[in-house]
Amino acid sequence: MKGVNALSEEQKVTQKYDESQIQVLEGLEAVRKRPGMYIGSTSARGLHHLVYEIVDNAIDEALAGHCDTITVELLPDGWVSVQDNGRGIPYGINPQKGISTLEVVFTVLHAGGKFGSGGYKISGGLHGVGASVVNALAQRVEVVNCHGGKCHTIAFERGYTVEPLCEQGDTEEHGLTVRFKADGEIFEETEYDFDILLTRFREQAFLNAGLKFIFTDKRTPEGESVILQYEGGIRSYVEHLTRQRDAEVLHPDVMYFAVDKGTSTAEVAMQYNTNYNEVLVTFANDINTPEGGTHEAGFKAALTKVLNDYARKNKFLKDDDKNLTGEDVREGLVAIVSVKLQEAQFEGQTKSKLGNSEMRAMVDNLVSEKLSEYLEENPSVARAIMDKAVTAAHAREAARRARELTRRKSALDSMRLPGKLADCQDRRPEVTELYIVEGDSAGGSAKQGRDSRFQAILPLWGKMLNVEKARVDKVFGNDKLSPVITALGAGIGDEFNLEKLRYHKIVIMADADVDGSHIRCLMLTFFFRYMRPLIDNGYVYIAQPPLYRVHKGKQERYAFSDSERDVILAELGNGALADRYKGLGEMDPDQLWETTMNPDTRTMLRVELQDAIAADQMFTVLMGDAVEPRREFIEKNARFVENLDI
Ligand code: 1YM
Repeated sequence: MKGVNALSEEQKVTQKYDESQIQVLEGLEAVRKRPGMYIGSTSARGLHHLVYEIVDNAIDEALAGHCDTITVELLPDGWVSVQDNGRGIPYGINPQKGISTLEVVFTVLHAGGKFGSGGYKISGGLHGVGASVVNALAQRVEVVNCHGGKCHTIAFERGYTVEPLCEQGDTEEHGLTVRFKADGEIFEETEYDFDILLTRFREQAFLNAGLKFIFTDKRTPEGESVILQYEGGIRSYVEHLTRQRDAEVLHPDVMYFAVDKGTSTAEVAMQYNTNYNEVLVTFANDINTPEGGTHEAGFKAALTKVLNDYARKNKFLKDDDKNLTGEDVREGLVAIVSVKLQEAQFEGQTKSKLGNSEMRAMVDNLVSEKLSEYLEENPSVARAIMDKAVTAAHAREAARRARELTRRKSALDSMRLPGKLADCQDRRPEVTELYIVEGDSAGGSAKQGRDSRFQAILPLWGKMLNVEKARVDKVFGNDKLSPVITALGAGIGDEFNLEKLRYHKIVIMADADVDGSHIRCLMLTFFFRYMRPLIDNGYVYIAQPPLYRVHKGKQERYAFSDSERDVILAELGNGALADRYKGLGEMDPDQLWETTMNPDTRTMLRVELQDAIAADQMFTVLMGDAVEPRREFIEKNARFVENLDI
């Protein structure tokens, strides 16, 4: 294996580096020194990014109209292969660099836009610096390029060309194949997750109607193979999201509006269902924009205005009724907004908010015009949507009254904390922890076992509300949830205020069995839907109580998995016994402290939100009504439960 440092003097001589190539290599060295700057991180996330970078180049080629099929294969030993049937890359000598253009693409770090022209030059991540970044961070890259009637190969290791461009002969084929293996010296994790990649390719297939992805897991003989191709584009995306929620639709056909202004396009697909939550997913140049931006603002403004105008004109709202709010008109809505434009500007904390102001008017005009037309032409659909929005408005009013009542009641109670809460002495949220504990007996052990200086305990008991199936007015004032809301002290929903939060570690502690996992899911669903900043800021944790106590004579050890139990049993030798804990309540206070609550010895899982769309779907699947997708999800993910990561 030849690493950058291991590159021999002899090779350096035979490669005849001139000044421009030295600059080139310095560029790629910079990528290896600070990979995070180029791909975000060197965790599993960064690893998957490498694949997106190469696939995005193939998607660009499809957007330019030259490619219709992208084939991705996960191969044994950490290799990935990405192939497109586009033009392939020109291989003639690049006059500036004195080497083949193909080699330039993989070895020169391009700041900003991709060179060449045409199309939108836009898709994902790094705006075209992709190939060279992947090359810098790969142990080896092998390229087969079929362009203009000839096939060539070239290979690189950690950014260096190790097998020069070599003509393989004539061909009628065209397109590029890139095979690479991520560098284990750079990445903490080098195993790809099929489902993460599948979700990404499916999203890209929806966003680029007709484009075909063939995705195969060739790492094991029984690996999956999936073909993704949607002639309906974002219409199919909406149908997919609706189907996943097993939601009952208010109108059979997805509404679809589109405008093409030459240098920019906007598309909207939307459909209402009987659920209460809203799913609005927006994209600019095929990049997801979870922070929203001008295109999203234009969509929301137009939707609210058109539906209010229609409601007034057709007497769904009376003269003295208040206007429907944005939340009212988006209840039960699944919608995708996708715009494509030149020189997209991304702003916001995570650079995922579209800033180009012209897109606001473009989407607003599109939806204002086409949606009003649609409602005029489809009065029965219009009526169903109106009924839904007006009911939502009433529920919102009811929720407001319930909230005020709770507020007044708690003011009367002089903001008394819940009776079951055993609070801690310290008042500084940065150092304090709230354990939400399932069951009174476990709560008792936790109260006795804790360090009361900084650990507070809130026992919960009885059946918890599933907020996924309830409208807001039922959530406020719910007797199981309100102790949690009051104990945390930061409010809920739109009024949630992180600054008032009383603890910065919120630990869900439940049994390691099915019931416990149900409670964990219910709590997480509640936090996700009503206290999302808790999760976004990484304040939510899941306690990890041991599964077994292994003992022999006076020796006592704890095991957190079956395999650990077996190791300990073997270590303690003959006569050692393991007995499985049935629940937290079985542990005495000292054991609970030592295994699960002592910051020096415990392990906890921090709940991270990697991908809001996926998390949203996961909660719907796990906590919603549909049984079949839930069974599938659990079967698929059961092997991951030891490491919950939303
Ligand atoms: C498996 C990944 O990268 N395909 C790909 C890349 C390029 C072209 C075609 C391409 C682009 C242009 C002209 C152009 C790239 N070319 C360049 C460069 N698939 C994959 N397919 N001819 C071919 O943009 O004008 C960079 S990427 F630099 F040659 F233009």
